[in-house]
Amino acid sequence: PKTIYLKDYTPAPYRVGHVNLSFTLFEDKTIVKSEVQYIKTADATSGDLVLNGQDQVVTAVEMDGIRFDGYTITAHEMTIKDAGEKFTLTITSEIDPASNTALEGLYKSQGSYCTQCEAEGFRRITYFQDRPDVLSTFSVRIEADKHKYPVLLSNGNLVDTGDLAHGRHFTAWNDPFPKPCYLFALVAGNLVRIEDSFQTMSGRQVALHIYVRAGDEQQCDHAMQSLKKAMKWDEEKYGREYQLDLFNIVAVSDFNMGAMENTSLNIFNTKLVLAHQETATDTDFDSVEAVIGHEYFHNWTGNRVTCRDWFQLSLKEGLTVFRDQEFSADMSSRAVKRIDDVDQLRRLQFSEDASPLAHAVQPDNFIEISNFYTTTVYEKGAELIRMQHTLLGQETYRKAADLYFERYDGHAVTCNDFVQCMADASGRDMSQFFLWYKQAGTPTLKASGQYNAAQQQYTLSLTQSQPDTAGQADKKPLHIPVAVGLLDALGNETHATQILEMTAREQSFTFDHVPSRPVPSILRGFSAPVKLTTDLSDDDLRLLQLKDTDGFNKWESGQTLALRNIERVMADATADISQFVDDFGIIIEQAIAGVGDKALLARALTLPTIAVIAQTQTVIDPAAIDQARTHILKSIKRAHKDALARLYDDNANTGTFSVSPAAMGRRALQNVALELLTVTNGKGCAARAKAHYDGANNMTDRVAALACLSDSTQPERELVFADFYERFKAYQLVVDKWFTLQAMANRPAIFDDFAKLRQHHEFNIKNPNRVRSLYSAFALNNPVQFHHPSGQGYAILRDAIIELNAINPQIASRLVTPLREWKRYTPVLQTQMQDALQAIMNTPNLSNDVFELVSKSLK
Ligand code: HT7
Ligand code: ZN
Repeated sequence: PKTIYLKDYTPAPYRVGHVNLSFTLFEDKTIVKSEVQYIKTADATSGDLVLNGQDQVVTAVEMDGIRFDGYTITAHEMTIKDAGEKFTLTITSEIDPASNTALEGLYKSQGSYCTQCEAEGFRRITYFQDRPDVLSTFSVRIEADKHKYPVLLSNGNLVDTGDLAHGRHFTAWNDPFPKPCYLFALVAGNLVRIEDSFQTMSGRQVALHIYVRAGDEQQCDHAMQSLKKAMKWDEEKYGREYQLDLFNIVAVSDFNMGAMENTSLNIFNTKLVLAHQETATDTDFDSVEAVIGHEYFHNWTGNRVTCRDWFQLSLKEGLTVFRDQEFSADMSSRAVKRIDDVDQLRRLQFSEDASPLAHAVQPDNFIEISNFYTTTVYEKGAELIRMQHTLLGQETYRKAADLYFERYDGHAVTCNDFVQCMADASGRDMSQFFLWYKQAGTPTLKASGQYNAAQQQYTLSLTQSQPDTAGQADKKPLHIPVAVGLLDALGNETHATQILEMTAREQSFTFDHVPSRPVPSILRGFSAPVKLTTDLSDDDLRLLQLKDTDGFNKWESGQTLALRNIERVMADATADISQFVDDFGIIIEQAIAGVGDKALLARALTLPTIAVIAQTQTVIDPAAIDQARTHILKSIKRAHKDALARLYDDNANTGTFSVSPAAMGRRALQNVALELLTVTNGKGCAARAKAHYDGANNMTDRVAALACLSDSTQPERELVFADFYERFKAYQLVVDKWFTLQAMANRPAIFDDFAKLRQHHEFNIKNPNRVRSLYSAFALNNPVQFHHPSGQGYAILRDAIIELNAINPQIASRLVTPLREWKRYTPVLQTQMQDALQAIMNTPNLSNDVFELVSKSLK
């Protein structure tokens, strides 16, 4: 496999004027005819036209309307030597969407045709310069059987439609805005449509359509409301208006990722469109809102301004994730949103950064670009935008964003171009900041404080360090915004949040007018993606946990205390944790008294997950972490059983369902109480969980009950799981949950259960959601059993990766993730994980996707 380097970037030798595409859909094949105007660019270093293309049979080629055979074809390219200054090339080829299990290019999902062209899927549709810096306008004609495929969609405006002989029909589309081919989309199917409209800030009316399979239309309201909120938010927060008269969303069941932002024709995984109280959890509702927002926001950050090359992926993804995070924060609780985002960053991105697959937000090489749709490019990328927002402040950040859109609308640009806009609008030198894009690895920040009573001064000393990562050593210090506030001994805030700008390896910051020894609240709002260690005592943290005005740090202090206690128990099973358990009681009492945001309290009453704790360990032993964590949970239950029961009762279901933040907060709090009350897995626990399930009027409560029962050996477990399946077997997305909840069971029977689930008639290895619901749920969310010392867990994953390699390489390579950090585990686990990776490596015909991740993991 060939490695591609950022340093080798050269502009495309030919630009494209206009693209005419025609699709004729038949059951056994699709005929694609592309008519493309090529114009040699002034700075072209070669006159050769090299087009990307694969998995298609070329049946005719014409140049300027005349049959042409002066081309050569290899497995992945068509080359025309010295093609000329300006000409139109027409290529007719045949593809077979029905046999496309990779779900890239044009494929079939449950009877409908759909496309996925990002990153390099367009080359599976026709021969083209498949690169994001080639922008052109597109006209598309689609022809198909009318009865089977009444809906025929593409990008832009519908310009023609009509009936044809033999029960066939066609539609024709025109997209007037130049776009790269990765934003091309086509859908053909028997779908129903939900309609609404949006009036833009300049008074234009935009028709909004969501297409789903018949029967799913009752589950689209939340997605539609989310879309309208997103359109309004982008106008208010970024001044960005939608440019076309139509915005379509189509939901499909087979999709490699969450959704795709194709211009005016977003294609979504059903999981991120359909939401109804009976079938979707509160987390699902929030994800739908966030991803509908995310894809809509791409209209400006990604589509109108796009990437020059795929090394710049974070230009659109980091920025768009930051935008969707802020959108969600504005729609509900900002602190809770930040907590959940940071929790995910620590669980997934910190783990990537600590593995052999660590890479920069702007990577400098790849074999397979699909492997770089990572949490580093997305979530760490979003943190980089957030830090720039923090450094510039909202007003200047907005000016910089305006400048970015003004300068680059209709262009394909780089991350450097974005940061330069931040620099130009603010007058700041952002060159050191740009190192965040180039250096991989999670920096460590050490903080220690000194109080000088005589001077009434407090000095905070900060030290940063950067870990070595694959191919990168001796890194330079970064420009880190550290948000700090000071509290006095009573918990009063004496110094409001200030942004300390760290640029050197070691730096001290002095606060004046500090009358008594303060407690610093450091890295408020998680102002930089670093691992922070402080010299704060347990008492300091307890004060912050109760009194900090920063919601994030209030939660964070409790989590740090929890981590310290978990580590104490890991070192000595009889360690004294009474203080921590007593303090937990205070938070429960606060929750009972109704002090504060319930969603925030629910997070405060949740211990860090095994995955988050693992990121703080030098050697990871999931079973030992689990033992210590469970010991603390059981101690909490023992000490506060009555209070927890009261909390549970006080937050009981009121009967009326709502997805308001308050209603979600109430459910979260009641379900946290349930989780703590059932942690001992005895008879009473099972009865309580079953009662919760039986009384539920929504999926959030049902799933919470099932999660509490999943590790249990009580008879209620089988009863409830069987009822759940029977009740919801018609809903694919709920059956996914049924698989997931069982795959996450931390109990000895898991390996027998897993074998049965794998053989279940509802399991389908070709459906990515089902694969994730079983394999990813097991490998990522069942750390104790996945890392079973017998190696059975690794063998399960190894076999799935090998099987999927031949079916869907993108999904296969995503499954490598849980093995990538193998060097950080205990010696026994390490050897077994390495063996699993080696066995995959020895498999013949490895896809580039799997080869890249496995070979790099083994290094
Ligand atoms: N921009 C989209 C990326 C995407 C994707 C990438 C590789 C393979 C399949 C894919 N489906 C969607 C999604 C997004 O970030 O908005
Ligand atoms: Zn995106």
